[in-house]
Amino acid sequence: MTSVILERQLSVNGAIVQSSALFAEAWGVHWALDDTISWGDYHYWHSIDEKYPWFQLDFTNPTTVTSVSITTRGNCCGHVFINVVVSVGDTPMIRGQLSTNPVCATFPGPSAGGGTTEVLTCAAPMTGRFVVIQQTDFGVFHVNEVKINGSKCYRRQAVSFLL
Ligand SMILES: [Ca+2]
Repeated sequence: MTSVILERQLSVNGAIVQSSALFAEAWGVHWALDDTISWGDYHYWHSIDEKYPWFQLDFTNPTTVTSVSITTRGNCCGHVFINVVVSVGDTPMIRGQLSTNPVCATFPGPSAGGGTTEVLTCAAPMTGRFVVIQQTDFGVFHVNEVKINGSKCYRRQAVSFLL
């Protein structure tokens, strides 16, 4: 017998707030949640050069999160995808500050970039209203696409193999 966590992608039903966008029309955070991977020089989230860039997803109600899949910018810059922290909790973000919510997972990086999807998995499922994706440096932060995964259910099942 083994424990299996079945995941499902969660829909964000509240506000999406960004610390900044270099140019909102081309690089606003809504492009990180449009279900499309960009391979060009636009239509991904691109913060300004700032302290601790982040964006926050508001689920409006306590929501259980198991992992976050973050796809990097398609056409460059895996080297700036560093020191990424995903946190889950009930305290909303303040610009220029680090999240005070409990940490789900960290990714020291750098990423290979080029549209790589990095999956940050919580050590255990976490429940909170806000999910924050933040870089704990001064710099720019690019996110092509993000998917928040939650637990659908837990079950124990026998694993068998057909030979
Ligand atoms: Ca996108």
